Amino acid sequence: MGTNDKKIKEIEEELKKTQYNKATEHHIGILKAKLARLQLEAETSRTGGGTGFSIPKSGDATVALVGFPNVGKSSLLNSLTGANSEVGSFAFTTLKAIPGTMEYNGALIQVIDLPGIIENASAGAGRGREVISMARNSDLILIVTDQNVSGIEKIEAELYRAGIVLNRSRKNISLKKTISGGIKVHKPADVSVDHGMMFSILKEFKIVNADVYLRDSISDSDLIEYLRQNTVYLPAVIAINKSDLPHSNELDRSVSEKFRFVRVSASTGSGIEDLKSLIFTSLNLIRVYMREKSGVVDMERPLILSQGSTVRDVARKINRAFISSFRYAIISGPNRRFSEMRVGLDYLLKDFDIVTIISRS
Ligand SMILES: Nc1nc2c(ncn2[C@@H]2O[C@H](COP(=O)(O)OP(=O)(O)OP(=O)(O)O)[C@@H](O)[C@H]2O)c(=O)[nH]1
Ligand SMILES: [Mg+2]
Repeated sequence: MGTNDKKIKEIEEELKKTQYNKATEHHIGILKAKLARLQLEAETSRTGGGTGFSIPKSGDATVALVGFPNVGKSSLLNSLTGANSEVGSFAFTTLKAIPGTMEYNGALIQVIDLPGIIENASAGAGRGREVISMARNSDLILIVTDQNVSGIEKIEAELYRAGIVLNRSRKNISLKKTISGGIKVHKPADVSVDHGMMFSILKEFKIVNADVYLRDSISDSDLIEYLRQNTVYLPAVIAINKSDLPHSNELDRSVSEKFRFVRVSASTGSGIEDLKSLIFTSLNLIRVYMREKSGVVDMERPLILSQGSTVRDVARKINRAFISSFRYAIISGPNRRFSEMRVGLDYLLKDFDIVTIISRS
């Protein structure tokens, strides 16, 4: 264990022991900042990547299966996609990333089976670092547990240590370092932040002169996640596998409030359709149908886009040349109030929209 790893452990222990209250909150903020800075240093000093872990992204979105060994991740991949990942009744059957493709609602969703993670995965235990880097590059994390539903917080903590934040969104923070003048905070009146805390955290990251712009109220964690730089915010859901076996445990309330989950059985197939549906909705994809020149709409093969996509994204996806010759688009669809609308490239699309692009000939 390097000196950094030792310090990281010490701070984690101290954080666990310290009760959160008004008197300790400042101290806790500083500890968290120290921890994040040490983790960042440890991160950059490591050389990463093993073999078998460079699966190129394919399809409309990518889902990573993350969980402890032997909970049935490979079995689930096989049920969801028809892939043939090896299944074994012992831990660490899967040693590399195995991709499969799940077709759902016209979308092709890449699902990646990964080796089981163990505690300290983020520090490199097992194939932890490779697993985490695959997870980081996915669009959705599917946490898999067995019927005993244990250890979800541990998995979440391992991912968090590696800068992967689940089911929470990025706050609007930006910061420009300056040469002098101290820390200046620029924010609307209704945005709140604890200035003392903020200065201490910034100091921990060796920032003493800067303009900080805030559009949202932020907590110590929000600021630390921003300063860590390697933070990604991803949606995550839980599959509780082996539901065919007797079980007595339920998810902790704090977990079930934060994550949507389904009970499934890769063995019997029960719940698999619900899981597919949960994956699809959690990816926040929309389906857009194109009307051809002939007037025919291809209802079989929608374009799959992420929520927040515009007409420009559609044009790009079909043919880049569409953008330079674009005149306008006509939108209709079941989620529209008017039967047809003429719109420009920046127009925001909804699920089930039908799009006709009119270009200069
Ligand atoms: N009863 C029951 N057993 C299951 C189910 N899914 C998987 N198993 C069994 O659980 C064991 C582990 O399954 P795997 O799919 O290899 O688990 P894994 O999570 O990929 O394991 P690692 O690759 O080692 O991390 C095997 O013996 C499976 O047959 C299920 O839904 N019900
Ligand atoms: Mg496996």
